[in-house]
Amino acid sequence: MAGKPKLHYFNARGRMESIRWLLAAAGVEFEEQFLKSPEDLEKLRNDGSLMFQQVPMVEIDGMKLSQTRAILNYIAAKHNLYGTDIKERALIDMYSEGIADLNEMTMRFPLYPPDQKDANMTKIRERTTNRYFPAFEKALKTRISNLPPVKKFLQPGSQRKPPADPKASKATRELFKI
Ligand code: GTS
Repeated sequence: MAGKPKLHYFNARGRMESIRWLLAAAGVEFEEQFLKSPEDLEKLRNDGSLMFQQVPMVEIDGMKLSQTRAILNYIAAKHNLYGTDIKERALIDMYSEGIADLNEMTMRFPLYPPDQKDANMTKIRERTTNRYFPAFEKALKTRISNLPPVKKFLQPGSQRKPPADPKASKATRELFKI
């Protein structure tokens, strides 16, 4: 049996976190070699382990993979988490590229000087709420609304309640003194 994948990165989330998540989702145990000093990174560079002198780097199946997305794609394909045809794969790529863009923004947040934090947080919130999460909510809504019991509950005439009517809510609250 092949050994566990070995992850080379800092002892932090950064770009490696999505790789950790994917391995966890695939049920794959992994080892981590944390870079503790600039010398540790230099050593990897000098022994030719890093194609572009950068981390993340993952040792897996006899290879030393770098470039986050290449690593993710390899692991996803290996564990049947990368679609069943090229159309599904294109869709998965769109979602994961969107998240990579968002991750790029949030990953840098702790490094911003205090006078830039508020403006950046506002931008992150705005993009998360209006651009990224809606795409995922839309996909999940479609999937969830297709579950047979949920589909039934969404039909007119079910016991589902309509959105709150402010007047009726106020009257109820007054009646129950809540
Ligand atoms: N496109 C690469 C990827 O996605 O893996 C970028 C990798 C990258 O920029 N890594 C940084 C690095 O090694 C570390 S971090 O940004 O993930 O913290 N930088 C050193 C260098 O020489 O570029």
